[in-house]
Amino acid sequence: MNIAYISVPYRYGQGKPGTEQGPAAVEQAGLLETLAANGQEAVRYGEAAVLSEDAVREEDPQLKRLEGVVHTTNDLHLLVREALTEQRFPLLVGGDHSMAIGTIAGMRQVVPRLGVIWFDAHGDLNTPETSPSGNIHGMPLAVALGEGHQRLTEIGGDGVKLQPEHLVFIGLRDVDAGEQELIDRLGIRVYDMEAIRTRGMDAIMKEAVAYLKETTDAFYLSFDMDGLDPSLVEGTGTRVADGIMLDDAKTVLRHCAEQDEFIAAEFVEVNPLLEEGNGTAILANDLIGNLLQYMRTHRLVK
Ligand code: 5AB
Ligand code: MN
Ligand code: MN
Ligand code: MN
Repeated sequence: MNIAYISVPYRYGQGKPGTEQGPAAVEQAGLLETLAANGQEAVRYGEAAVLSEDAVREEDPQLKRLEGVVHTTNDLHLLVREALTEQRFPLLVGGDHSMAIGTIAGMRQVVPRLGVIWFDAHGDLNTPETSPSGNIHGMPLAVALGEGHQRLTEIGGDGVKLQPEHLVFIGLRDVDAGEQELIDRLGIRVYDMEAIRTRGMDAIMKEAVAYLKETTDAFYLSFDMDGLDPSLVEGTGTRVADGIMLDDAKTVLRHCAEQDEFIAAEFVEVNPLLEEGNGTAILANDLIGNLLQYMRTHRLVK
């Protein structure tokens, strides 16, 4: 398996400076060495283009910094598509979660029946109409399902949209009213903290993966650092109490890694400016190391 590490040094999907430094922080924590230690070339495959700060205006309060988000997600979707077409495994590091608009847009062009595991405290299912903040990092899944501003939904062309039954939430615990309405109406599968506590992550991931494999051709993991418990991630912008602990997070990674249908992963919302030191980036690098190691092990025993 050839990894294509792609960095997305940007922050326009949310308002706090710092996520644009996420990839550099994870690299500083040893990402290229982590790749090398797992049999990969210690190189960056690509970096998504990012507009300069003075080129981006806040403009529409319900779609803040739209131009900046369109620019980067459009570029990213081309990179992701190219990597997949070359049979590589895109490994993305961000950057705020609006980048997933580009990730999914690129993937769906290669894999029409795409599955998504969304590891997050949040639903990221807002539209400009329902968003309490106007921040586009709270909207990527709505966009992927075809809801939201056309400048965003048109990225990646017409083609197939993400299907609601091809999406699974892990760790959800902070959902806005409009998001809940969408989850209920579309029947989206949710594993919340209560489910994780009562059933255990192992059972949940077994079920989640089996569920996706039934109706998709391949799936990817979108890992928002704020899905983790706030005690573990000081350096992320929207922490929510009562989150996922380390062992359970590794269980998520292991179950993904064990599937041949697992074809990409992204780690987002690393913001080194929100903490002293580099703890959250170090954790992201450690988790990526775990993931790559599980993927290797799986490949060897097969
Ligand atoms: B994240 C909130 N739902 O829409 C909104 O970190 C938070 O990518 C969004 O999950 C959090 O502004 C976005 C209140
Ligand atoms: Mn998110
Ligand atoms: Mn989140
Ligand atoms: Mn710092």
